[in-house]
Amino acid sequence: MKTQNGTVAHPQPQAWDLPRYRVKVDEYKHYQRNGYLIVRGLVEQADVEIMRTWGMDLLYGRITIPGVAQPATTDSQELYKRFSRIHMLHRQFETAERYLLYPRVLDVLEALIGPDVLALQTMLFLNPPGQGGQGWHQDAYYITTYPETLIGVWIALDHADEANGCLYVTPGSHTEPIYPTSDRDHLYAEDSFADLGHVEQVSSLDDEANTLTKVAKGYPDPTPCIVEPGDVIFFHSHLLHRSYPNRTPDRFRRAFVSHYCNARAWVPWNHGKSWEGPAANYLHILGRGNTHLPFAQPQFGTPCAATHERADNGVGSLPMMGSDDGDMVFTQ
Ligand SMILES: O=C(O)CCC(=O)C(=O)O
Repeated sequence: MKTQNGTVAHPQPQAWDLPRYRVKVDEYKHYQRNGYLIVRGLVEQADVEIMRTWGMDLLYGRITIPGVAQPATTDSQELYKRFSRIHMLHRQFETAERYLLYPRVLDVLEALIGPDVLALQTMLFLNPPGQGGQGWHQDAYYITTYPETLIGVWIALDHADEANGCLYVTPGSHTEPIYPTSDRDHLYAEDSFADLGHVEQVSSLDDEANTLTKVAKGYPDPTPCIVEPGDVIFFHSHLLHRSYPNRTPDRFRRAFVSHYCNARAWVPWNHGKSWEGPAANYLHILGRGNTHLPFAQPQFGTPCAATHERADNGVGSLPMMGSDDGDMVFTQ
């Protein structure tokens, strides 16, 4: 097992012994109808504090990020420009792995995309004053899973509102297909559609250049997700969503964002890096449930389904449809 990178020791998350979060049917239906769900106070305040401190230690260079030069200044305004987000920290830092596999987040994911949950990706957003913002996009454009089961999880570390760059969602837009761009290889079943046009410059903050804006405009005004620290936004990977730069002079807009899929899906994705064989599943961590596909162990040993003894290879003994004794029954 590796140890925490850098020079500052961080306490462990608080939520490991909390009772399981059970999703209400109305919450499930809200997610299915609207493409997103906000679960208030899902993450403990003590855990929010750990993540905030860790994020500031990264920004101020008190913890070294492998491959990233240490800051040459102590001036806050200059440090704010260092980065507004960092990707895939769970492969470098125990803290990020712990929050990727946060039990109460996995509890909700089991209900929304599970029961078998594969943890794929992490992003720490700091969005200091004047920084951040991402134009309209759909996450499954970037992270491919087949069948497509991707979901985003946005843990608020600060109060977020329109001024400091909260997430905006377009309820109902998760029913849209993934819009391809002309510079990318075949995505999903795009050739099966009669009228699925290409879009350009997805994620650009320039709404003229980013032609996914036209699709978003076909919906009522987007909903700003006003959240408090510890609130968690679950959002479907086809949902059109965006954020604006932080316009406040003195507030951060920090969030820890992770992506997951059903662990029975193929994942030909490794954050732009290569992998061996037909898919990269063996590089991603089994958070909950089981799978017949390969998966990774957490590098820092965070307890999750991957670290538990599992009774079978994930195939199990599923009853056959229409059969009492295991023989297939045919009807005419
Ligand atoms: O939080 C943000 O500013 C954007 C997050 C986002 O769009 C995403 O994680 O897909």
